[in-house]
Amino acid sequence: TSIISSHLSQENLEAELTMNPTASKKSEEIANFVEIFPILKAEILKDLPLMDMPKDKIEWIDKLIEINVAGGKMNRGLTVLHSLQLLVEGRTLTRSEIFKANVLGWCVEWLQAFFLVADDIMDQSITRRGQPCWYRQTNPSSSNNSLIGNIAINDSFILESCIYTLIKKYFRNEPYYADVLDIFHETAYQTELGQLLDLTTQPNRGDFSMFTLDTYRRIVKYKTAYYSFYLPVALSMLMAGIVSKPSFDTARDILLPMGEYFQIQDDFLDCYGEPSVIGKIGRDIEENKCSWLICQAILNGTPAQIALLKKHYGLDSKVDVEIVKRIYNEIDIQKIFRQYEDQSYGQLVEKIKLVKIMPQEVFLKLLSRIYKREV
Ligand code: DMA
Ligand code: MG
Ligand code: MG
Ligand code: MG
Repeated sequence: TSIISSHLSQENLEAELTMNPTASKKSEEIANFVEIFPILKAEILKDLPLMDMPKDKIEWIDKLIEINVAGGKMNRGLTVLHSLQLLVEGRTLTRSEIFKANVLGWCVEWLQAFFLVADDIMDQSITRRGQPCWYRQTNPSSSNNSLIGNIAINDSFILESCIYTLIKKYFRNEPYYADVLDIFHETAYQTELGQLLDLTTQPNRGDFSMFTLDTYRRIVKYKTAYYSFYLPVALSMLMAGIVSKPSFDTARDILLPMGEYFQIQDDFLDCYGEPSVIGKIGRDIEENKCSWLICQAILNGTPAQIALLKKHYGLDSKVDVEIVKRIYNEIDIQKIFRQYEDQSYGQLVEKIKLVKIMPQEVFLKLLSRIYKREV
């Protein structure tokens, strides 16, 4: 698969192992994580013949999982094990603990796949991870090359259901089974509320009254921060046997602002990122999204610039998008973003330094992995 070839070619792995001990630990971790994906996929697929599913439908689900779950950056998935390692402070994890943390990590990747398949339909996106979005791929069951289209809506539900199948298979007998189920349900709901907030700020083109930082923060906390940052760390805390509410409150208090910072980067990259690097083509301007960039443009632009933005923002036309980008450049949004990025990083580090209830490293490591990211 693509992730195995990109992260794990035998040559690369060996070169890294001999050259750099930190890199070797890192590539070993990625290797461990990537290795169990085919096992989990096989677990899902093996139930399907027993449910009387025809061969071509099993192949459909195989491809659905392969394309949408694998092949991402896997940051969220890897976080569960990283964070668990830091939480047990020095104790060596057993093979079974490592495996279980990685299963939960893949469940987070599955949840993300579920959201992205649906998000790309709702955002009318074109590419994801360097290939056509799932709903724009050719329907393997059609003889006339029609697209998967609306079937992708149901496919997103199937991806969600896999999470609970996997959790049941591997965690049914764990004392924290119910808590894991609860947190996946709760996080899915939070993300769905976030998507509602995101999608309902979109329709009134030319009306900027909703594009405020308060509205923005609420959207991204719900649509991104809970599932991308709080969920993987909270899962590792459940595995570590942490039950105290203040610990989870502390984690949330740091991880939600970190998630906000991450989504602001996503919005920045939507406009200024390199599609071949980020694997997707930005559409926030065309889609009239309440993006951090338009909120900042409204805060920093002159009345004339804002009037022009009102005229051209939210139109699905190259010319209008170019005008919006030109005004962004006049306002020097890139500079405002760089300043925000440094300030936000500094604030997060300050906040983390006050944490006493759990290892600060859990948060610092996560932050260092996203600071100044280009992908
Ligand atoms: C991301 O929002 C949120 C979810 C729940 C997928 P987005 O539409 O900005 O994401 P992307 O830029 O990856 O389409
Ligand atoms: Mg999107
Ligand atoms: Mg979206
Ligand atoms: Mg985006």
